[in-house]
Amino acid sequence: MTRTLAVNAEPSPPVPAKTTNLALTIPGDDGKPVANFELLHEKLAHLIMIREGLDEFAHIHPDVAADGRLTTSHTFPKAGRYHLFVDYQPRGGTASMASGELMVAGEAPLAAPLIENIDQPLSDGDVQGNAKVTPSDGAAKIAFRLTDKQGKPLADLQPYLGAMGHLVVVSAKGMEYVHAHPLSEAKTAPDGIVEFQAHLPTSGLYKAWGQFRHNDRIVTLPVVFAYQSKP
Ligand SMILES: [Cu+2]
Repeated sequence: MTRTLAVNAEPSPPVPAKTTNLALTIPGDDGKPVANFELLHEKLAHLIMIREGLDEFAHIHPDVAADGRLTTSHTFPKAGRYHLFVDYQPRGGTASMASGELMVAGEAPLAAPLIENIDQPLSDGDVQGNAKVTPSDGAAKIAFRLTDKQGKPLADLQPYLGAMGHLVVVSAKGMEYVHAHPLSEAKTAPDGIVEFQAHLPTSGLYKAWGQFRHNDRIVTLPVVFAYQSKP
């Protein structure tokens, strides 16, 4: 189940281009904040923040205080409504999700319309790639093929969060967070190919952010794709 995050921001409301201090808590069954976390993908909590319109994305690992407060600071680039998602695992429990919202003050610029770019070259700095989505067993397989600028497969990707990459998938409609996981727990990808499986609830347009580590830098490759679930 998804729990509702209690979100505290300083300043409140946050303003664009200035540092915001965030403190988040996850209400537990007894009404008190969840305070004991297990490591999940090498971290106690993963905070994903996405602006409405899906044009801004941040993936942060907040500090976890003894009382369960998740704290971090972030500079929101634009005004508008942000959706916050926390991936975590309470001690003795299973992988869970908490979500919330935050309004950043000011006139929110309209995000560019989402246009499918699944067949187009992706790049972040000196890393290039492309992504392919194929339906498989009620889920979608999302495969990234990463290369250098010359198109040569990246043989030296580094492990990131316990696998060879991390994928966040959100539906364009309703901003539903989709559970996605790497298909392999291998700690190398000599051919530069990293595959994920995502449990897409319905047909529709999705945006995914593939994140990889190369030369100790986190590479983020966003892709937009339409998904047609098999009848
Ligand atoms: Cu994370």
